[in-house]
Amino acid sequence: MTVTPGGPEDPRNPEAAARAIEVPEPAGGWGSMQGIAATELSQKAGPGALETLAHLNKPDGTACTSCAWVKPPNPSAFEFCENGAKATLWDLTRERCTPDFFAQHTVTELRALSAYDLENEGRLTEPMRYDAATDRYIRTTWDEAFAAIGAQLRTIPPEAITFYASGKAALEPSYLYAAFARMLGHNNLPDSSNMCHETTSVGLKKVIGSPVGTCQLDDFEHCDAIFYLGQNPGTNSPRILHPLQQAVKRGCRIVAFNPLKEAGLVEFVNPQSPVQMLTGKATRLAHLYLQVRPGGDLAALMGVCKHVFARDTAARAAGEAPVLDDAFLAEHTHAFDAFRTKVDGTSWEALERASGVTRAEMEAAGQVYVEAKAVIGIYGMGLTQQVHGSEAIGMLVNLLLLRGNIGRKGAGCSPIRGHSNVQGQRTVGITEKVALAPVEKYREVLGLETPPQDGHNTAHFLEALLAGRNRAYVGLGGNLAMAVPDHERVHPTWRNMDLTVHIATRLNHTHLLPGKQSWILPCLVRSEEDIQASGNQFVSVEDSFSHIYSSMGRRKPASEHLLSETAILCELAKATLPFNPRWLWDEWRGDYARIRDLIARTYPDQFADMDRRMHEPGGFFRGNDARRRVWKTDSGKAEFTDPSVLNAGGDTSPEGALRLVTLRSNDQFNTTIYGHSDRLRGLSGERTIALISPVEIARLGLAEGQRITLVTAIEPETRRAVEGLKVVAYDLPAGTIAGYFPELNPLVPLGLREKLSDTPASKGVPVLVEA
Ligand SMILES: Nc1nc2c(c(=O)[nH]1)N[C@H]1C(S)=C(S)[C@@H](COP(=O)(O)OP(=O)(O)OC[C@H]3O[C@@H](n4cnc5c(=O)[nH]c(N)nc54)[C@H](O)[C@@H]3O)O[C@H]1N2
Ligand SMILES: Nc1nc2c(c(=O)[nH]1)N[C@H]1C(S)=C(S)[C@@H](COP(=O)(O)OP(=O)(O)OC[C@H]3O[C@@H](n4cnc5c(=O)[nH]c(N)nc54)[C@H](O)[C@@H]3O)O[C@H]1N2
Ligand SMILES: [Mo]
Repeated sequence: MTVTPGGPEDPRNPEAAARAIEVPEPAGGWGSMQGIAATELSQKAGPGALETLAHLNKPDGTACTSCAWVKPPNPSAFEFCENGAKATLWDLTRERCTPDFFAQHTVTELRALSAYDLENEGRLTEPMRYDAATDRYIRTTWDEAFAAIGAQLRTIPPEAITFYASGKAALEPSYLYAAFARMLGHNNLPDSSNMCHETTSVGLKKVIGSPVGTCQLDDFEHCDAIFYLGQNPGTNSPRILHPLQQAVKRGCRIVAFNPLKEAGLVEFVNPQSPVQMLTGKATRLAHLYLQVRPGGDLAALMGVCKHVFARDTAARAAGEAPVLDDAFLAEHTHAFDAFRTKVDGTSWEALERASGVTRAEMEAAGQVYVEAKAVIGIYGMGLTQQVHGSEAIGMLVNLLLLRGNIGRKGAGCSPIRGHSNVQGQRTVGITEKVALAPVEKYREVLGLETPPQDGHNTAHFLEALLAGRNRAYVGLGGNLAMAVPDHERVHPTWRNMDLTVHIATRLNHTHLLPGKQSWILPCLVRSEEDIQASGNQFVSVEDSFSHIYSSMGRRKPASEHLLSETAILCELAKATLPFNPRWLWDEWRGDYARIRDLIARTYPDQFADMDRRMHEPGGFFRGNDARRRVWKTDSGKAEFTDPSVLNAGGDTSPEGALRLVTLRSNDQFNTTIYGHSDRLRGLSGERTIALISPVEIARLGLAEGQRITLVTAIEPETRRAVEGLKVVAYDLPAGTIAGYFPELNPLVPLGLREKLSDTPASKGVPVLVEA
């Protein structure tokens, strides 16, 4: 499309912008409230579950297990969203997956069921042991399980043992899990973060010295613009829509970057607002929507910077106030000149080609930036799951730095984390990197010597697995075998392990790839009471804004046989490790305040007095150096990044290949599939689909509804294909194809990963279509 500045297609023209953001259905609104009451999920959970919903995310209530968005100090009457409700009702189902169910089916038979069918069996109720002779999981006792697992773990070399964590378990079990691994002698502590925001942990840290976001909730009350990249709030963190809506009402302008027109970003009906509910009147959210190609953010943001430089040059020439914050750049940043030279030397044509958006769009976005006093940059998987994701984050930071938009009111960089405690798990020691482990404090507090070798992240775990070097796997939640890339290569080798142990709430396909010995250890969910020697226990979690707050479950457990994650880990550690008078597993299990005391002593700067402070409304803030403009980077300043590529997916792609983006629907939580609708995208019915733009459908000679095969276009020595995908016409940029995670994971090569962090590049897989 050619855009005449100011003309009907110029995105600066409000009518053009409005036309550009028509979508099927607003996020929130009647759909979600009605949804909750009438759903099958709600029926299956029973009336008591609705009471749990009313306590979600309230001070001393239950922290929602869905996403990591903040729990505000002054919560609304219903401080949860459609998907938080789904996650909670899913946990509280009355369906039970009992030993009888396992007796009726071999593991081979169960493997043929869908993810939906497996989890739909309901909550796991008793510990189960795999019996290879009958290919069945059979009932066992906790005592037998702990003794056998402990005995086997002692015989396996520590470097061949991996402890995975999925991001939900609270700080108390997470702290013990990380310590347990090290007591055993390894740092093999991959985390779901390795497939998610590891790009942030490494890439953001590199440029601003902080591995987590710098914003706080009240910044949303003071920003004038929000650059919103590659995150789908309507589906994945709906509660963020409230502050976004408030911001827009104040006049804040949102500039969205996304290959898909995501309903949540376009408009929003506040389910808490009776007037909006009655009138169905939505707030338009995005002021501009840049439909970049996958990986195109890097170039688009560079174009935004180019416009900022142009405006600055013009302002200075006219004797007006400069646009750049010269004082901030001089005092707080490093390598600005190299970056500016790169931008000046990059043509608009090159930026248009790499980004998939027009110069006019980039300039319009740049103008929003220039006119805003305070800007927040928000991002999610669209940036992190790219081969050069760190550079894309670096480019967002470049833009923010130009006008000092980090470390002051209303401004900052705000990655939106996934699992409800994924950030916290990293904070309390779940990391494969020795440099990030509290080595000195472990020695002082636990008498623990941290093993000196770095351990496996998720990618390295898979490589060790493929090479036959990893012999035992313990999973603290999650469904790792399905969440990872390259299923066809990984799954057969998974079964070669000597030991697989799953601490889980529901049955999933990872459990159905048993090692020679395999155990399923069923645990409580966060909304259930956790009675130990000192009574019902609080746990604590950390949100995307680095606030730590308490959570307590109040529902009766799904089965009398369930143990908490903390109890399971204490018993397992006791059964595995030699006796040590400083390792007080029984005391820790009996009173989680004792574990918080360990956390506070291990991380005194951030967690002092946590047992009291976690009860403060909104939790306590553990601080953020970059927010105070203390830059813990190599240069001691905020770093400008001079990008090595213009598209974060890499500049080259095989001839004729399309870029595949793997997505979440509104009706799933990662590999947990609640149903087959994707309401906010106007899709429903099935998940084996390929979204392709009408232009591309025509170019490829396809027809809507036709079944196609997608084949990975790189690393051709291994054929990676997914068959039977239904072609669905969808508004996407040229050269882009989209479909669902985890169904399309067999197409993602293990080798295709982010350069600095090893995060799989799940949003930019070169694929070819076979009709
Ligand atoms: N209901 C629900 N909530 C969840 C989850 C869930 O599965 N279901 N998962 C949780 C977890 S673990 C996580 S990490 C978060 C994930 O939340 P998000 O970060 O929102 O992750 P995705 O849904 O994978 O996709 C992100 C968005 O990136 C866009 N995108 C893809 N490629 C690009 C690109 O190159 N550039 C740009 N700008 N955008 C791109 C996609 O169109 C999509 O809108 O959500 C958490 N919350
Ligand atoms: N292609 C592609 N692949 C991706 C992604 C993508 O966007 N595209 N996203 C990646 C991302 S961001 C992530 S975070 C990973 C997710 O990877 P994981 O975190 O490993 O996967 P989940 O689907 O969240 O795990 C679901 C399982 O966790 C268990 N579970 C649920 N609740 C609890 C609990 O409270 N305690 C315990 N112990 N167990 C529980 C249940 O058994 C359930 O079946 O996937 C990654 N993979
Ligand atoms: Mo995630």
